Amino acid sequence: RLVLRLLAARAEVLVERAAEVTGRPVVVATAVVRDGAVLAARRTRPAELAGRWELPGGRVEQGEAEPDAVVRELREELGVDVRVTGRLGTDLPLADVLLRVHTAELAPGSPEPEPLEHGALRWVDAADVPGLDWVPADRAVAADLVTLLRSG
Ligand code: 9L3
Ligand code: MG
Repeated sequence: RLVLRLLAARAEVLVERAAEVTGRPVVVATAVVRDGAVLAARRTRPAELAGRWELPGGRVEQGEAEPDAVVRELREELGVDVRVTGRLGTDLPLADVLLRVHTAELAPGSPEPEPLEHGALRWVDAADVPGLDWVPADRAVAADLVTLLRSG
């Protein structure tokens, strides 16, 4: 079992390297889950995405571990402290980046999320996930999101 776990960890590292080798920067998106709902954020830019909802996140910096990028981005965008709990769905190749979705929960004592860089925030439950006007990339993980919310 230990061997399997080590192999799984190794495989994860290789997948992350692969993204670097393909030359595409990784953008992390985050499903922050609480009480059976996920936190959706309304984008204000660029024009073609403005008004549509996303899982918050952003670019991973050079040499930065992805979970650290999740924590940093959510602190910057929402003013919260999160704990990363896992991954959701498969990597999504966008035009010039690779989008990877992580799952997280608010850390105990975290401030409530505030839309510091978004137009609005909303907790969305499983029933409302399919009907939300997601940005195209995030639409691809909607089914996985519903499964995640129903399983918790
Ligand atoms: N993006 C798509 N879905 C998301 C996030 C966080 C980001 N859930 C795309 C939009 C931009 C690029 O990734 O093309 C960089 O994101 P940001 O730095 O504008 O948030
Ligand atoms: Mg962002």
